[in-house]
Amino acid sequence: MLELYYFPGSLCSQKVKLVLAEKKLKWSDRLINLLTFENLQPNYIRLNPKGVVPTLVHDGKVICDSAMIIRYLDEEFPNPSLIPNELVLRKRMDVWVDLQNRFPMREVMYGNYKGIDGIVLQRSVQIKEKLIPQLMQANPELKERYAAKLEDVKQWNQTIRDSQKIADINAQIEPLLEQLEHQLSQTEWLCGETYSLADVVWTAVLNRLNELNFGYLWKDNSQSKIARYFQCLKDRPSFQAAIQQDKMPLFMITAGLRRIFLGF
Ligand SMILES: N[C@@H](CCC(=O)N[C@@H](CS)C(=O)NCC(=O)O)C(=O)O
Repeated sequence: MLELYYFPGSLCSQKVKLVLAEKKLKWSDRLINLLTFENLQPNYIRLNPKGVVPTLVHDGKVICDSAMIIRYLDEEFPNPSLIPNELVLRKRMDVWVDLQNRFPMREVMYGNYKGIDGIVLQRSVQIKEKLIPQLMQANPELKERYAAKLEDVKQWNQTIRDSQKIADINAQIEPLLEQLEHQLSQTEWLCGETYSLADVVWTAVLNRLNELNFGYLWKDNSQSKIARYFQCLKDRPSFQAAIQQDKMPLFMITAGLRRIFLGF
């Protein structure tokens, strides 16, 4: 039995959903509403110490962190395998997954969404900063986990309020995509001739960059290998299942807006 704790639209959850779809696995959804801070509640912090989505529970075994989860799924359900056989290609896959993981996509998202989405996201981080100390006081046995979360949230809040920092982070996107472009001028997929976990994580990232209007970085160039690659990723049935159909139910939106703007 596979259960996925996730928030619709969350980038890290989409990576896991892509793998589940590629492998045609059946799973049960456990929705966690980040907009009502369900991820900060003691029960969830006990499951996932960092209070983030996604979390996978497989026959009672808990696996946190999308990069760990996608590898775990590939080991447990190796058909079709999304990890190359050749050692050198496996190493290359790790490099592409790590490169993506180290890139501050969270700050790119929270710093660049405009309009109501931007306001909701930025307010949500401010509310977290006030809420965590209260939860920490009410749940002393989880003090260390909450303290670590609070440190992270403070940093996060500072960064997204600092337009220069966001501009500096945004300036790193183009060089990152140049590396991708270079790789794709040599191979069809990131790790050679077959689709791998590296392509999974970059599917979610390219899609998010496109949503945030960074798509011009590849769309404006008719020779762009990324444009061709992104189209191939979007043509896969997993993209439909994991990303296009990944819509937040209305009840989560209304509960989130009420919590963020009215405080209950
Ligand atoms: N390294 C983690 C990061 C997970 C993460 O940051 N998830 C975001 C959603 S994409 C989240 O839960 N944010 C809520 C929060 O940090 O309070 C992973 O890859 O699973």
